Amino acid sequence: MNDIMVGKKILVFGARNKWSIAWHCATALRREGASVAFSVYGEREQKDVASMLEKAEWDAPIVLCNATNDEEVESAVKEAAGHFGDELHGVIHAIAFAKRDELKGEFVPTSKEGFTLAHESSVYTLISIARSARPYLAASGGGSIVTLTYLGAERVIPNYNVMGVAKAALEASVRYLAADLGPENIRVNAVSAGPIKTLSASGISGFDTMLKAAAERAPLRRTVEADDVADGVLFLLSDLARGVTGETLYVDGGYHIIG
Ligand code: IMJ
Repeated sequence: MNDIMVGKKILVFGARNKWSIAWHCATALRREGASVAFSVYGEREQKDVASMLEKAEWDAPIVLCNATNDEEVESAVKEAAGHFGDELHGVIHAIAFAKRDELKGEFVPTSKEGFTLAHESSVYTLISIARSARPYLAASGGGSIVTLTYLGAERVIPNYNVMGVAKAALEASVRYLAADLGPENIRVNAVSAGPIKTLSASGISGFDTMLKAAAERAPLRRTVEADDVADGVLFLLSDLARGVTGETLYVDGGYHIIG
């Protein structure tokens, strides 16, 4: 541990289980000396994250929040910041959702409802969280917001469909938020992770074949783990990235550069 996050107070959205990228980010933050608070979707997630914390002998606050509801976001951020003396240095947004049946086959059948759901849960939540966190980040002299994205935002990846369109909107939102919040020394960036086996990838048809193909093509000749992604997120949250905003950082073993 290099203590690069000592004294930093970070709120993490999107932890569900021990495979969650959000959980790996939180663990990396703890390793580097940060204080972490968790915002989780529902009571099931609250129970699961609470038992993960207990197992890790880690005492960290958990707040409940369905991030598609502005009022819930507002009060969750307020409650979490309250644990940290009304200061926040960073926020991780690791939230995405689309209808399972729209993450297979053609994109053409995407429904208006499914399109709206994917954008509301995977894109709008970042905007809402940034708005609510803004005063607490500004109060500590600035801060860093990091979200998770995927190559499907810019290339057609089989089955990714409406999530790809939502991730494109997410990456554009990162740039617009970065432009607005930059004058307050609040940075906004995304990490584009290579494919990883998490709950969000379970049941996706052909995923194992895809992982194998990605490992063969990537310059590093391997797929990435959640820990690799977590360290990229940590960099963007840290002062080492003080000059970086509006950016997408690829943690994918170099896969995206290959033609
Ligand atoms: C997800 C679907 C299709 C292809 C996919 C993925 N590939 C990868 C993912 C190639 C890497 C995982 N990923 C990057 C995601 O953003 C996943 C989002 C997601 C997953 C589910 C599954 C369960 C469900 N809804 C979901 N919504 C979003 O019901």
